[in-house]
Amino acid sequence: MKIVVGKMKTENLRDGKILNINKDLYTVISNDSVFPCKVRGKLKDFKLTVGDNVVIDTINNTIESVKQRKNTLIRPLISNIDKLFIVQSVHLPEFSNYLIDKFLVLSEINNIEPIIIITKLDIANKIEKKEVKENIKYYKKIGYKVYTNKEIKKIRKEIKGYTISLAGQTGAGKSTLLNKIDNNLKLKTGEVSEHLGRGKHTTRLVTLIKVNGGLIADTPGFSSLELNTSKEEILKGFREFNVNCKYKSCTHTGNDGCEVKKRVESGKIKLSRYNNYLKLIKE
Ligand SMILES: Nc1nc2c(ncn2[C@@H]2O[C@H](COP(=O)(O)OP(=O)(O)O)[C@@H](O)[C@H]2O)c(=O)[nH]1
Ligand SMILES: [Mg+2]
Ligand SMILES: [Zn+2]
Repeated sequence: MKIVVGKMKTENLRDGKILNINKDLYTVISNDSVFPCKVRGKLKDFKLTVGDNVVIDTINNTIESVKQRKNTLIRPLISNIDKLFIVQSVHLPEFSNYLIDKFLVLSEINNIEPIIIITKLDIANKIEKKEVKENIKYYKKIGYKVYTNKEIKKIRKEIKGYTISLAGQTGAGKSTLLNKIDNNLKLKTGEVSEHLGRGKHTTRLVTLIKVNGGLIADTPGFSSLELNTSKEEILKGFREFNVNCKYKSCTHTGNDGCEVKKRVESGKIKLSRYNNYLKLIKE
């Protein structure tokens, strides 16, 4: 997909990454410098996205070519994500392992490393705490990284050199988390504007920001995410279902003696995970 337009004096050309797009103005970061760029020629017909790795001409401030993408997420539109921080609160908004499982599927099918970050444990009641702790234990058991938003040092270590997107409901604590990671950011928090803006055409600009040697998109969304994908793809998000089932290409939904169903019954596979899987393949 590498598109190269025209011939350039190579000394002016530099690798960069699109941080944000505002109409026909593209902000590109290259070696810590930021260039406001326009797009030239043939590339104009190509829909560039935030996160695109591009080559820019630093004399004319133009984007000359775009590199092959690793992945592209939609709503918000963003490419080349290495890690997804799945931010899930315990209380207000209430805990949902369904949303977590959905984001795990999204991550696995797009070759993104998911990292689950739990917020608002401080305001959870006993019952909520118990449920969340069971979930954390299970997600860790099947090999995922889980942190609470108190574990800032550990979260900081996940950032350097990576392009990261946040996912989670409005109010989950995404912006608050970023502000904790980097005190200078001072992002707005506590907004419920999503409710007010619903139905209206509020343009939400996706922007990658420099944080701790990495780039992070404080995206307002993915919570209304729809997974238009096959059962096989959805199964990728349920790694512990990858067991020797006696049925070939089993979807683990109804067969007698299906190994996954057996494990659900014996409690080895968490029932909520199985139910979330059934719900996702139905959608
Ligand atoms: N008690 C408590 N409140 C939090 C925590 N994290 C975020 N909040 C609050 O939850 C509200 C929504 O947070 P915000 O970061 O704006 O959520 P976002 O929509 O995901 O960006 C704000 O009022 C925050 O102060 C937390 O860990 N504990
Ligand atoms: Mg926010
Ligand atoms: Zn099966």
